[in-house]
Amino acid sequence: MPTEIRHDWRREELLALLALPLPELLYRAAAVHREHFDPAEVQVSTLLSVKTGGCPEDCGYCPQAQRYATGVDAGKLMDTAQVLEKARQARDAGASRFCMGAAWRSPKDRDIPKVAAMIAGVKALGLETCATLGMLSADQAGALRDAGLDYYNHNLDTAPEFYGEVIHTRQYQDRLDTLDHVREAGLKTCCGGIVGMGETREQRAGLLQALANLPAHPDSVPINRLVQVAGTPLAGTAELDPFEFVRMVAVARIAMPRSMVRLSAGREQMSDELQALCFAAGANSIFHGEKLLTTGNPDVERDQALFARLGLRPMPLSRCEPGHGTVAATGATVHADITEPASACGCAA
Ligand code: SAM
Ligand code: DTB
Ligand code: SF4
Repeated sequence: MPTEIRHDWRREELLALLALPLPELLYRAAAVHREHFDPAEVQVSTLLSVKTGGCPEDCGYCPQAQRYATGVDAGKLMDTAQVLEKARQARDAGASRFCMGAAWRSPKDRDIPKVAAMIAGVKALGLETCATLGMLSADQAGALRDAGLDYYNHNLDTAPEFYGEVIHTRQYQDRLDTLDHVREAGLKTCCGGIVGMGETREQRAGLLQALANLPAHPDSVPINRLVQVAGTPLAGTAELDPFEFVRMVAVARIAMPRSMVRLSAGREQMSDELQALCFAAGANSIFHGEKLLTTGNPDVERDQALFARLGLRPMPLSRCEPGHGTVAATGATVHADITEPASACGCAA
């Protein structure tokens, strides 16, 4: 029987999953992964910071906050031509999605046409488009959709009760409101969080609960491991046990079976073995390319070698929606919304 898609997860259930013996947790997550995806396929996204640093917010983890001395200089919004050149390089290196990030609290209305031009250009290169620009109004979300935006990334970051220890300049509800605007505009949502910020396991369950009980599961769920940057308040936080990170990935997979679960920030500091465990636990998406926004990511050769050693392949763009396509292992054809007729989604499967 296929796993039920639920939006009523209780904290204790998620905590109980996080506490399972690791082999049992991996087994359960791997089973759910196979119901909806080919476990050998990993979706590949590339990130570009189109507007770096100088951010007025106070996110305690972030090297781009103006108020922390991190050595990140504030820059202007990049030229569209430069962005498109980077997008072309990412596509030629195998990326299927290009994500543009800006260190803004929220975009000004005058920024929207500039970002819209970038989105239209990236889309014309045959890439899926994603942007992460801070809080959005409903009108801004609609304008980005009209420009050809596929995904909007906006993270909940952590459990509601831990949030106030990390960020003071915007509220949890502001994030939920932006996610509503994004969803209501018909954009796909990319929403996850960060672990290793000193939160408890119960608070990690709280983040998973907040994500899985959103009105629709995020299409992509980035799980970031805190990249500690000198000068930020969270630099010096005790390192999270790597197995806790694996547990987080596994429970994200179980709670949000059809979502792409992305191994996001922190991969550069992970061993190949730890990444392999995360793929076994149901992670099926990564950021590829030598830089995230301002911090490092594994170099291209290391990722190519890792994929080859693990027998993984980049997920082709023809999987038109998360969870769509043929599951090679079982031969089953699945669609993200099983109430939707196969023909309605335009999926080749
Ligand atoms: N300014 C926009 C915003 O905050 O929504 C978009 C860019 S912001 C850098 C996107 C996300 O990156 C944050 O929500 C956070 O989850 C993640 N992030 C930022 N700095 C990080 C760090 N040092 N380690 C891990 N994740 C980080
Ligand atoms: C997400 O969840 N992680 C990415 C993306 N969304 C925009 C960003 C990670 C940033 C890591 C710190 C940096 O490179 O500045
Ligand atoms: Fe600004 Fe985004 Fe960094 Fe927060 S995470 S300081 S909003 S760039």
